[in-house]
Amino acid sequence: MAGISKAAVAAAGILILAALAGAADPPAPYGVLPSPGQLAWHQLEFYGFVHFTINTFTDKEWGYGDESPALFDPTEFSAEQIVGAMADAGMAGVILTCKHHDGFCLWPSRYTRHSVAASPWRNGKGDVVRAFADACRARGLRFGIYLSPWDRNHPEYGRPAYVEYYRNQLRELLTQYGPAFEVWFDGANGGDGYYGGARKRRIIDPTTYYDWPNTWKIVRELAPEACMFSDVGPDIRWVGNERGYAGDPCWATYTPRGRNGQPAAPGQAIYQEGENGHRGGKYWMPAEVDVSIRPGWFWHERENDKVRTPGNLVELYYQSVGRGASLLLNLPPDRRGRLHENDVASLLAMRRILDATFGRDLARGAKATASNSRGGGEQRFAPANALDGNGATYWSTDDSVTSAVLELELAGETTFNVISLREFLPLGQRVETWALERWNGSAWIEFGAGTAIGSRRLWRGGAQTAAKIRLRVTGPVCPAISEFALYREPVH
Ligand code: FUL
Ligand code: CA
Repeated sequence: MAGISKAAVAAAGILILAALAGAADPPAPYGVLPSPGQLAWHQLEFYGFVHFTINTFTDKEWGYGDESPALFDPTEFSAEQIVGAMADAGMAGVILTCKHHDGFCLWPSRYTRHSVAASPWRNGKGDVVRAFADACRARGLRFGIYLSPWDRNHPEYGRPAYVEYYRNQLRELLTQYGPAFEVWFDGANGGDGYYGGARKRRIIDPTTYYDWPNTWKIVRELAPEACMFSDVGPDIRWVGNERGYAGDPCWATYTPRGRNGQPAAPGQAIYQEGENGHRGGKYWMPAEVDVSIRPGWFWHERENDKVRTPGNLVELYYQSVGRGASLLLNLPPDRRGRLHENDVASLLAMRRILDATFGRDLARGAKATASNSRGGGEQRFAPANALDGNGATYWSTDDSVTSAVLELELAGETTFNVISLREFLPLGQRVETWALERWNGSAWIEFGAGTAIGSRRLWRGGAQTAAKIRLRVTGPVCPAISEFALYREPVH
């Protein structure tokens, strides 16, 4: 036994025992991994954005900051109607613009008079943030906050006193309105504005002015459950466009880069790289796709007939959720303080299409076999785990097998045009490439292929009919596939 340590002997003994007992270990995690908060966020997939403020009444997208609070006066405000439509549409949460760039606060902030408290709405006793937080709780939706770092109303904007003000408001929102699932930090920062009457152009250094590490710390302390969004995360990254799509592929891993050799910061990032992310990026920082159901983020009468169609919304869903990103769909309330009928109609029609598609998994009950199954077919890693509708179970292979095939024998000839794939994320993003094939009676015919799976990958194409289909995956390490599902989208 000379030269072999006691520890090595003990380790070998454990391996032999494990082999005898037939208990293989789960695969070692690969690369950077999601935090528990990010894992919970990945499950939301689809949630709503609400842009509502003085702009709704002035017909603007960016208020200058000199607007009178007297302008804010919705006639039939109903957070229940707005949140209700979003809940009916299957959204998992709502993010509200508590303060947009013009600085008007939708809650009675104790740090400014420029808020709903100075408006005629409900005699200055109203609180839009409270109403949304309550309506979300009532419908079982998460509530999130958007608090614009840029404030074109505040006299101290550009100086240290404003950053203190901004942080105070962040604390106010995070302590008075219940848990937040997401805090949204906009990258639009600095420029001309009212600034308490100065009417000036104030340029800030986005890499230093907000001292982001310490501002983010406030959120971590007061809302540890929240994921923070910005051009550079730290938890969720901007996808880099507002047109409703993630790149293909869209890796969950990312290394934000600053422009012109500067450090990366919100408003100071090569945000275009957010579309695809980076394979092997330094951080787990999945993408969020923010897009409006109308051309503008705020409601404008002239855009009532420019609401996206249900078919277009479904497309956005495939291009965002279907590429492992989330879909943050904006629905702007009108001057009544309600969602316009056209927006609601489109949104609910989109839901009906998604329900009709995803209501029945045609792979459920299929017989699953694989070219390799970890631990010699141990149930814990068996192919059937990809068909059970349970995100916590997965099919995996032995460590040495990094190219593998998962085959489904369906109940009979089955027609489908959508396939959903998911990786088991606690073990990281593992799969590099994938391909889908159907058996035509004598040969395997490829009908879809791509790079990256991650949280979710939806393939959608022309109708395929087969009794047997298979998934081929390849990566630097063995795969861990938690879902292989099959759907048929109705004609719409
Ligand atoms: C942008 C803002 O400037 C828009 O007004 C809007 O809030 C959008 C979601 O983010 O950066
Ligand atoms: Ca599963």
